[in-house]
Amino acid sequence: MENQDQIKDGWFFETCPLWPGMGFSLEIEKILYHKKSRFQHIGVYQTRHHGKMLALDGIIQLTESDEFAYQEMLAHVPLFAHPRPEQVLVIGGGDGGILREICRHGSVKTIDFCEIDEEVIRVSKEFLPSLACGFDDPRIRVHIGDGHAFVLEKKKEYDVIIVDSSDPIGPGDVLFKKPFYEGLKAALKPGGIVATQGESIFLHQECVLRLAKITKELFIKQGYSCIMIPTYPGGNIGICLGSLGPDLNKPAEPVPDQIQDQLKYYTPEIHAASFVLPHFAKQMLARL
Ligand code: SPD
Repeated sequence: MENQDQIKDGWFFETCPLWPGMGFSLEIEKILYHKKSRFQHIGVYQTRHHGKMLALDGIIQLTESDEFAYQEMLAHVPLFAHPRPEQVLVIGGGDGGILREICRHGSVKTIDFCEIDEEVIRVSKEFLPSLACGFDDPRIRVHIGDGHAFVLEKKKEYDVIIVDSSDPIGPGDVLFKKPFYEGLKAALKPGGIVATQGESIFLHQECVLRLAKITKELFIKQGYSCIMIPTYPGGNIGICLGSLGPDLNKPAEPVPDQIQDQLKYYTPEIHAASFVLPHFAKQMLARL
């Protein structure tokens, strides 16, 4: 999808067949980058009120004003639920925000990072340094390639795997299917945890149900954690989690002050509360 048409009279318009009949707009001051890579259209915009914004194929991936909510939760919920995460794998998230959050954990020794589109990394390093600073840590090993293929090569290597995908349309689609989750499970060490971008409980119920069913079949424990974030569709997004041992809905150990002091969204209370779902969602997932 070419997104030139989505900019009109100084406004960026996001629409997508995955949330039909609905649109979201941000006022923009300047197009900073606007080009197609081998895989997708990449756009970086200076918005008037929400800092810089990254869009892939016309879909908002982040704004500087609220990205912390998503990156902190997708990283810290699985990492704090695990008693001692040392080896971590991240699939997708070429902006570097998830890496930035993982690097706050002193127990983590290595971070394998696999991203299909090298251009997203390059553009983020140029325009989004507050996220791409995540790449500066020496524990990170960057692999450019297909995340699914990368996972299939790995057996019992990781304590935590985080999948920071775009939506199930375009290059991210394969990351929402059962064979990928089977690969994730095989790549985890005993007691490992997987956390994947889990879409909105309001807008993508078929997708949330499918991921919940897959994780229920494959993992010992399974959960869905909900995040408030104004610039994602419907103002919310979820994390789909599977565990080969640890409880998912609370930190395994007290959260160190030295990490808590750096965060803006995550707290142990938010961690637990994010698994408490509205009645319709609880009923929907209980029927599985
Ligand atoms: N509907 C947009 C979902 C985007 C999820 N990935 C964002 C990447 C930020 N690191």
